[in-house]
Amino acid sequence: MNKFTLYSYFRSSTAYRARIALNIKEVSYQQIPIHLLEDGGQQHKQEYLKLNPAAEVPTLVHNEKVISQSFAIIEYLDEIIADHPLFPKDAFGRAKVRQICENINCGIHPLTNLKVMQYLTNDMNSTDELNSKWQQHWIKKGLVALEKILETTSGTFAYGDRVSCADIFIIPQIFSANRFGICIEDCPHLKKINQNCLVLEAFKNAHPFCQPDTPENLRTNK
Ligand SMILES: N[C@@H](CCC(=O)N[C@@H](CS)C(=O)NCC(=O)O)C(=O)O
Repeated sequence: MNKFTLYSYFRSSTAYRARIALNIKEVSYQQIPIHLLEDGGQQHKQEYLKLNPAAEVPTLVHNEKVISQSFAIIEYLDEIIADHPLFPKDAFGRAKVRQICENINCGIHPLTNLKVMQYLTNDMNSTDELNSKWQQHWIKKGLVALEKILETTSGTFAYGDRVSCADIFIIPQIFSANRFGICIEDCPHLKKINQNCLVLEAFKNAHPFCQPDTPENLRTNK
């Protein structure tokens, strides 16, 4: 029997990636919420650190096999479930999809992660205003680069006309960008990809506002 459990936080963009991939692969899974702010951050609890020593979500447990890092989780799912492949067949296509993912995974997300923002506030005496400037700077810079790449790779989706891993990274990043007040109106490719993905069930059901741990005031029916 296959049992999948995802340790997740509704608003985490990296957990959002994992949820989209699980949905595309049509895997039914249980979610265990890890609240990143309550109780000083449940990701820091001893019990959870045994699963994920980096104190981050997501963590996937598949029949007692524990995997963290969203990219590793997504590639694992893609390797064990052949249907709905998340990467193109050719080496160049796969490299381009990974290039897009890494632009987000390494070039945007870590610079704006909760622990970085908390360090800026608590140890570097930064203010909310400076923090917001910091987040906006790195997200905008990253999205401008991404838009340029997508000019040459996108069709209906980020890489041609099939959903790929690149879309799984892009949609949560756009959600975070919106959350921090960044609008993608000037990025026609990102805008198009966002519109085309958000109507798909796999993306709709993974949305932060319809998860088991979504607070009532943010909850929507997809
Ligand atoms: N590279 C990791 C990053 C995971 C990550 O940093 N997740 C964030 C939420 S989006 C987190 O758990 N942060 C906890 C913290 O900063 O304390 C991945 O892709 O899974």
